[in-house]
Amino acid sequence: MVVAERVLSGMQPTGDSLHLGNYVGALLNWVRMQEQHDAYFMIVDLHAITMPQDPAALREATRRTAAQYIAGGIDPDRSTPFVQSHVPEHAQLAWVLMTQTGMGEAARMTQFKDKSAKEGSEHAGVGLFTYPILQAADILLYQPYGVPVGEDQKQHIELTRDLAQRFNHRFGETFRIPKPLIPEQGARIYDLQDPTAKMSKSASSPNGVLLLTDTDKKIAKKIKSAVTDDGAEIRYDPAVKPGISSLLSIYSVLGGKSIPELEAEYADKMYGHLKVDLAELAVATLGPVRDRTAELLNDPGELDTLLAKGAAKARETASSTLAEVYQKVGFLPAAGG
Ligand code: ATP
Ligand code: LTN
Repeated sequence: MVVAERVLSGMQPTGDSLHLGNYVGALLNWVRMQEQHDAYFMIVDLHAITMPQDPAALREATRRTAAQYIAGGIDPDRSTPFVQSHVPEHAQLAWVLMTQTGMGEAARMTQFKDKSAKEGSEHAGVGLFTYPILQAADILLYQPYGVPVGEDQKQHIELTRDLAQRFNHRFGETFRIPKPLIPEQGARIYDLQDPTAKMSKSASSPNGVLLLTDTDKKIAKKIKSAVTDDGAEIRYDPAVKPGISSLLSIYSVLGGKSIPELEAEYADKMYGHLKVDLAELAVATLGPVRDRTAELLNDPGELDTLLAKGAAKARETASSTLAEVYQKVGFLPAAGG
C-alpha cells in the first residue's frame, strides 16, 4: 500500500466567524487535499491568545471554527481535525525552537510587525513575537511534506523551514522540511470595502468582510455594496481596477470559471450585473455551509467527541517527534517515563 503524504494546516478561532478569505484561501484547498493526503487540520487556540480574547467567546469560537471546518467539507473520517491546546507537545516543542531562533529573525516577520504596530509596540505581548515559532512547532511535530495556506503565511513557512534545517544541522536529522502549498487562485481575497487590503477578521469595516455566518440577505448586501472602480469595463486588472478584479477572482473560485471566461461573459454588461450574479452564487455556496454549521453546533457533545478523537490521534505523532527532540538536545529522560 502507498502511504499518503501528510499535510497540516490551521486557523485561529478569533473574530465572529471564519470569512470568505479563510474559506477560499484555505478551507476549500484543504477539502481538495484531504482526498489524496493524510491531513491534519487544527484550530489554533494557543495562537489566538496572542491577542486579547474573552474566555467564553474563545471557547465558543473554537467549537464554531471546528463546525465550520466540517460544514465546509472537512470529513472527520478522512482527516484529523483537532484543537491545538489539546496537544501539549505544541507548546513544548515551541520552547525548544525558541532557543534556536534569533531575535532579529523573529523581529523581521511582517505579521508581527503589522500586529504589534496596531497594538502599539510597547503594549504588544511577547506571544505575538514568538507566534511564528509556535507555528513552526505546530508543523514540525507532524513531519508533513506540505502546509496548505494563503499567501500571507509564506514568510512563516519559510521561517519554519529555516528552523528545521538549523535544528537538523545542529542536532542531527530530525525534521522533515515542509513546503508551503499556496493555491493558484484565491490565495488572497480582498476586503469588499477596501480592495487593496486583505479580507481579515480584524478589518476596520464589517461590511468588507463576508462571514460564513452571514444570512443570505447580508451576503447579498455586502457584495452589492462592494467598492468598485471608475469606468464601466469588466476587466481583470488588479493595478487599475482592484475592486472589479477582486470580485472577478471571488467569482472565479466560487463558480469554477476562469477569469477570461468571465471577462467574455460580462464584456457588454455593467458592474451591477456582475454583482447580482456573484451575490446569487455566494448565497448558493455559503448558505449551505452556514446552515450545516448551525446544525453541528446544536450538538456540541458530538463535536467535542470528534475533537477528542482527533487530538488523541494527533498526540501519537506529536509525542514521538517531541521525544526524539528531547533526546537530541540532551534532556535527561524521566525515570519510568
Ligand atoms: P487575521 O486577519 O485576524 O490575522 P485571518 O483572517 O488572516 O486573521 P487566520 O486564522 O490568520 O485568519 O488565517 C487562516 C487561513 O486563512 C490562512 O491559511 C490564511 O492564509 C488564510 N487567509 C486569511 N485571510 C485570507 C484572505 N484574505 N485571502 C486568502 N486567504 C486568507
Ligand atoms: N498563522 C496561521 C495559523 C497557523 C497555522 C499553523 C497554519 C498556526 N499554526 C500551522 C498552518 C500550519 C494563520 O494565521 N493563518
